[in-house]
Amino acid sequence: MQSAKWGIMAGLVLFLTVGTAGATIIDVQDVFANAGFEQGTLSGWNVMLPSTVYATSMSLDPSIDPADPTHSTATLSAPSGAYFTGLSDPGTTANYDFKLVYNAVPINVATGTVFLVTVYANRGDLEPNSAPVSTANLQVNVFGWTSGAQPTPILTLGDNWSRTINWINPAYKSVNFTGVADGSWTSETFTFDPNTSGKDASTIKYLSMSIVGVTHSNQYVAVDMVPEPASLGLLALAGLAAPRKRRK
Ligand SMILES: [Ca+2]
Ligand SMILES: [Ca+2]
Repeated sequence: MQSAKWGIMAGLVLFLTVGTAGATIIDVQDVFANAGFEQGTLSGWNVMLPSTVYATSMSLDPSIDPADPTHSTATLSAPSGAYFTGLSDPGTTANYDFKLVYNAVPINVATGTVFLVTVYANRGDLEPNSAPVSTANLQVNVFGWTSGAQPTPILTLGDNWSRTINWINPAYKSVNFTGVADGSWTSETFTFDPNTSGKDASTIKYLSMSIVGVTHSNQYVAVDMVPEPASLGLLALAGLAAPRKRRK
């Protein structure tokens, strides 16, 4: 109980540190209705093709059997909710990736707003490898546009939208798999603050995000998102997350 208590305290300190800057925290899972694929489809998500090493389509709950020393035939299941997505490289390509982007969603947020993204990620080697040392990774970014026409992703070869992106975190954020056993899900929450790149959040009128998975020969990478980060859920229960936009 003591460690749980300190965990909550640490969460409060984190929240208050952000809170004292006047930040409104928006969990993007509240903006992107099908972020965690819980509609049972990839609705809202688009498969982009930055280059020819990217997958042209993605599926829900792909059958992935992570390599393990006992060669268990257990396949991956979603870490939370019913659905996840992922990509396996059958071993013929040195680099096989995917890029999912969410439809640009209209938003209207206050100056100082920061965006949170919580992802679940799982990487590993594929059977029949017995000593998996995966180098797959998962990258997340959040970006937006100022007022104007509804932006739409261009799904032919390239990495473009119908309108030039007006705000993007300078570098994508990668899931830290250090200490995470291949074949195990890990979760990580990332913060994206427009102000750090000189953008007033209140001028951002459309929001999108991207998830890029990178695999190599005989590897896989899988992803899911959850509706509510657990730490913030605790704060909400404590009535301390009032500035945060709440799920309806
Ligand atoms: Ca296995
Ligand atoms: Ca899910």
